[in-house]
Amino acid sequence: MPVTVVIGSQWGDEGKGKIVDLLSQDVDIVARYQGGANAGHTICWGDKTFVLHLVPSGIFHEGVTCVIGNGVVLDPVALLEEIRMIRSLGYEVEGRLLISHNAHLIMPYHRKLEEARERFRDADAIGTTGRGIGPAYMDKFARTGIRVVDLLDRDVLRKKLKQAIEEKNAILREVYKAEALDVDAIIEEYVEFDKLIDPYVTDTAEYLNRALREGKHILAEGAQGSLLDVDFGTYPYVTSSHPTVGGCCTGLGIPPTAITRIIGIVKAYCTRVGNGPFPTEQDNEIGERLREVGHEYGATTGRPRRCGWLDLVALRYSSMINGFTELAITKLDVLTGFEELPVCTRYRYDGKVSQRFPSEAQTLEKVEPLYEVLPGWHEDITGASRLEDLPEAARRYLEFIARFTGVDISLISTGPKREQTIWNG
Ligand code: 2SA
Ligand code: MG
Repeated sequence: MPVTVVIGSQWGDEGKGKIVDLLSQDVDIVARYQGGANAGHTICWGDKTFVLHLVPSGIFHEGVTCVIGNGVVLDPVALLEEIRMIRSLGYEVEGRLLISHNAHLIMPYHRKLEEARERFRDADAIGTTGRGIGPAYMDKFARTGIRVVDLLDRDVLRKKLKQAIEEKNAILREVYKAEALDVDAIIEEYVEFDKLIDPYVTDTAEYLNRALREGKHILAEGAQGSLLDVDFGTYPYVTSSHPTVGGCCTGLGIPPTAITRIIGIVKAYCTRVGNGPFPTEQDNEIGERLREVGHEYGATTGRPRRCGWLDLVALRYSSMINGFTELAITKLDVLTGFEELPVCTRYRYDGKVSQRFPSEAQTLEKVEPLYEVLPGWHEDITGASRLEDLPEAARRYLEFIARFTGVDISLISTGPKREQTIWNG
């Protein structure tokens, strides 16, 4: 009855989509537990590339049931578009996709409010994806949210929507001097979603716990990354959910005792999209090279990602919060050709050297990263299928990560394709 959790250990875009797709071969259920259509999980087979934002990355495996848990904030427009895309590729979705009746909905006013708030913050903007994530979670915790279950009852939906939009319009107009939304147009659009969403909606916590009792294998797919966690990330430059392991329990309704494997996905270097501190950032030719070779552009917004060296202080922190039982290292091939590979092992702050990760932005902005410099390699590693195929320097790089974090590396990815994977043990 095991649950495996796949978690981004950095600031997202570690390659979770590829790893979830690979692991989906051996599981019954793949479930998303937090975030929403801000995620961009890229899957590649042959010469085809797909980006999923809401539907779990197991959808291309016929025998897998995909679950969108209660912890996700669901944009029905984005969901229906994604379902159409998956269908057009020849995959059936009905009967294979289940959506929690308790998941909160993202409404047009959430996107509007986010845009207005980001503008208001000006130079301190978070650099969000513009998908309405923050305002939707705000409504959830303010207990003014609208949930999937409300979509299924037109009278309830009309009443709740009217109240919500009138309140949001007052805020948009009075506080942000922004344009108000048309109450009736939104109500008319959203009442139509009931029939379209109905076939997918169920009590997913009940479903998942029954599956556990039946001995089924569940893969929980985290979105974003641990350093974007609203509690443990680089606040306030974070997303509004819990990508860390705790989010898996609250976002799916499964007990922590059911979790047996916690896989931390680690990109062999670091990237961050949006604003906020990034100690090892290389805002120079090195960063540009990593961006071009690693195709580091937002999978949802297309924004160029900021790039830098691997930060092991941050990774060890992330490992502490999540209790990773193993690591999967991705995009190792992107580092090929660098003469030397600095990895950050300590921070200097206020004259003191420390290995503590101060997650609050105002402190982290001031730390100076201290590096250990490892030798690089020049051999093409994109065809390596065994650890022995890797050059000695690449193996040393991996060993250094494992030793520093105290966590074994079970998988190494050397390219976007399924077959470009080394299974270690
Ligand atoms: P939001 O929209 O409220 O969640 O933004 C808050 C911060 O969280 C970051 N964030 C992300 N970081 C990396 N990848 C994400 N998904 C897309 C991708 C992003 C894209 O896979 O490339 O396309 O731009 C993601 N989603 C949220 C965001 O940048 C803010 O720093
Ligand atoms: Mg991504």
